Amino acid sequence: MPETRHSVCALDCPDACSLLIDVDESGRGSKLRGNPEHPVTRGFLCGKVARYLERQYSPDRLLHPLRRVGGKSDCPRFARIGWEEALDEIAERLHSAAAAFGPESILPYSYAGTMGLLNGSSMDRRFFHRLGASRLDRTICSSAGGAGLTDALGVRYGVEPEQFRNAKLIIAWGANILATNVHLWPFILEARRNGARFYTIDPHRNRTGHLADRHYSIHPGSDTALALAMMHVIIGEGLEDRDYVARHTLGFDDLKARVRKWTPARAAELTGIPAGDIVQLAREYATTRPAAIRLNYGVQRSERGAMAVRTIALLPALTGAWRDAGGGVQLSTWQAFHLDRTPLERPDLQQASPLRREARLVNMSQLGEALTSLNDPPVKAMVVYNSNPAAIAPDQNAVRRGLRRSDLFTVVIEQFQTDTADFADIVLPATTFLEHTDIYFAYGHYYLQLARPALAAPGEALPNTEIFRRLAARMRFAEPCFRDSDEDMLHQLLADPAHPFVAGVTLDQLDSQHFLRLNIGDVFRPFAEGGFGTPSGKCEFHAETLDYVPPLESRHGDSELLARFPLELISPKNSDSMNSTFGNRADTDSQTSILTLHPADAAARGIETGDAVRVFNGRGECLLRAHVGDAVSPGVVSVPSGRWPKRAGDGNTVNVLTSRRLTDKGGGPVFYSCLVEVELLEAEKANA
Ligand SMILES: Nc1nc2c(c(=O)[nH]1)N[C@H]1C(S)=C(S)[C@@H](COP(=O)(O)OP(=O)(O)OC[C@H]3O[C@@H](n4cnc5c(=O)[nH]c(N)nc54)[C@H](O)[C@@H]3O)O[C@H]1N2
Ligand SMILES: Nc1nc2c(c(=O)[nH]1)N[C@H]1C(S)=C(S)[C@@H](COP(=O)(O)OP(=O)(O)OC[C@H]3O[C@@H](n4cnc5c(=O)[nH]c(N)nc54)[C@H](O)[C@@H]3O)O[C@H]1N2
Ligand code: SF4
Ligand SMILES: [Mo]
Repeated sequence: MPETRHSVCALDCPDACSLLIDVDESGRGSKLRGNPEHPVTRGFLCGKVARYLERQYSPDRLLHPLRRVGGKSDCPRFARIGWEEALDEIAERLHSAAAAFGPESILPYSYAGTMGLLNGSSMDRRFFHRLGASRLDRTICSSAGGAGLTDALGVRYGVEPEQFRNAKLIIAWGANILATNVHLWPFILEARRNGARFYTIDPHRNRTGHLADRHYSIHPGSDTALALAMMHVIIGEGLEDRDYVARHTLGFDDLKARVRKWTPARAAELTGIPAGDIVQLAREYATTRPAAIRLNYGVQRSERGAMAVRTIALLPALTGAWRDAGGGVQLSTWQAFHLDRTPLERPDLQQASPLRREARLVNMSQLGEALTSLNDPPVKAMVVYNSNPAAIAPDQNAVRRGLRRSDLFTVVIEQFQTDTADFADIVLPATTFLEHTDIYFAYGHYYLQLARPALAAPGEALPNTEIFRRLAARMRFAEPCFRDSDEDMLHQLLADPAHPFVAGVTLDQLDSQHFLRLNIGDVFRPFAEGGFGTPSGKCEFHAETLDYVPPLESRHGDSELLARFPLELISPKNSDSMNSTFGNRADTDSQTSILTLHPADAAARGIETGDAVRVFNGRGECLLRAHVGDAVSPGVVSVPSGRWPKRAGDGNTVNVLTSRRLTDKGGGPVFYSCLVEVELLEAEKANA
């Protein structure tokens, strides 16, 4: 009889599914499924994780420490070494980099390969803080949107997923729900069965858009103009909720004056959405209750992404949508998990480092620049874990130039031999979330979760926590916190949860119940009675700073650039991977190798579906297959992201095209403000 164990999906996904895994007598996992008892993730898994055991037991798992044989420009070759040897060499190289160039010449590089707090941000942070290493500004995903949401609401949480079932109008705004947030979908279906309308606002009509009652095809990076024009209509027609505005907002009169010039006609020109549709959408939004906006991170990967999120997030305060269960906006729920993480991360250890101060901050979205042109000191050693920058960071050619430096010592802690691992001097094998203990917040629901190891680790793979614990011992860090076990750290995190949302949460409870609802009441209406996280406690419009400027790389941007590269490229998530995490699977390639372009743009270039095309701009080029279709508007091309460069014929992915420029706020990458040109590949022309 197989035994059923509990786990939690650790991938960087808003849903944070509660999992059940059947384990046979030999300890082998035989079936992975959703836990039917979890109120949000309700017993089903997305397609990619339903097959996670393939990854778990893949013959390609990294099982032993490896040392590079040969140079960084050569074909990557590695030889197996022991843990002791690997740790000694790393400690020695980190010591010598710190001695010669100062500890800030060492750079950690990590993101959300696992969302577990222990393996994502505990012993690793302690280690780098004590070392005095550069701090990494973790901007690659959501920092622009986080800044925009904070400007609007003062906190980063919103409508709970369960309440979407009560909505009568649901707008997926830059949110590909079926691909990236599939556990919200049943709540949307329930709402629709009860008469709700479901609209999408997106430059790409993907599967979610195809299933919508209406799809608004918007030009990339122009959402702020749409939101301002909606405000123009709402206020112009007196559809705002006067009572809510009076009691819970600040600056309405200025806002009214500000949006007067934002006519639907003006927004139509910038967004590509007809003025009549904008008027209709604004009226419906203001007069339908409850009205929920699922805003996702797609809108904030453009040059003024923070402003876009901020402006959209102001809408429900104007219409009073926050009053209703199922009314408001949700971008993230993360900040409701009010557990203090400083005991895990111990930033105070920086004072015990040779620097005796806070170390410099390096923006992860400009890794290429950091590795090729940073001085005082240059980066001489890098430790990568929970991330695959050679595939996912913008300006891929610059990133690779940096990773190829023969004087850069690189450690990569990984489950698989990624493109990043190919540049490593030392590769260390990491466990998966099924093999280690961890605790999980979520960014798409309000349940705190704990998972214990369900399976034994293969070969010599170790959890990140243990790897940094052993490295700390090698570096002779004397502080007792470097000997804390994972269990100790869990106790430290849960020592005295003070905030009402988490008050009384204990490790025992988490161990026995697996998931715990935060103390937010049965029905969470976060701002029904105001209570915003702003200094005034009100939703502050600050109209004087609300404005829209088109991205430099867009159809209304730099005309010289546009003349050479006339197409706007977006590279959203593919539906069958998790960023590059499943990029080693052939079915990921079948999505990430395809460029969708509009029939008019295709005809002008003599391109047909199935043709090989060259996509290029001033930063690089990559070869893809064309798919001609009207899921995108003229002037827009779309390529799903997440490809492994080494699986592409030319070794390049869309990220050779994306720029190192940063967003208006939050220092985020501008993946979706990217001008390119597309042409039929010469060979295909010759064949024609
Ligand atoms: N299957 C799958 N699921 C995932 C991931 C994955 O890689 N694959 N990644 C996870 C991660 S890391 C994240 S951050 C989340 C992200 O989840 P989402 O934010 O939902 O995903 P994105 O694909 O980044 O963007 C969402 C949508 O925004 C659209 N979009 C692009 N530019 C614009 C614009 O200017 N305006 C508007 N209105 N829409 C725009 C895209 O076409 C896309 O349909 O998903 C998580 N879930
Ligand atoms: N063009 C384009 N580029 C993008 C995006 C886009 O939309 N378009 N999206 C961006 C976004 S939103 C994000 S979040 C980033 C994501 O970029 P990354 O954070 O780099 O995410 P992944 O590509 O999933 O790589 C995570 C790696 O962590 C490893 N890993 C998983 N668990 C563990 C563990 O416990 N220990 C260790 N040591 N390793 C582990 C996995 O094997 C995997 O290789 O990509 C960004 N890049
Ligand atoms: S990737 Fe997301 S939807 Fe899929 S199992 Fe993990 S948490 Fe659930
Ligand atoms: Mo992300």
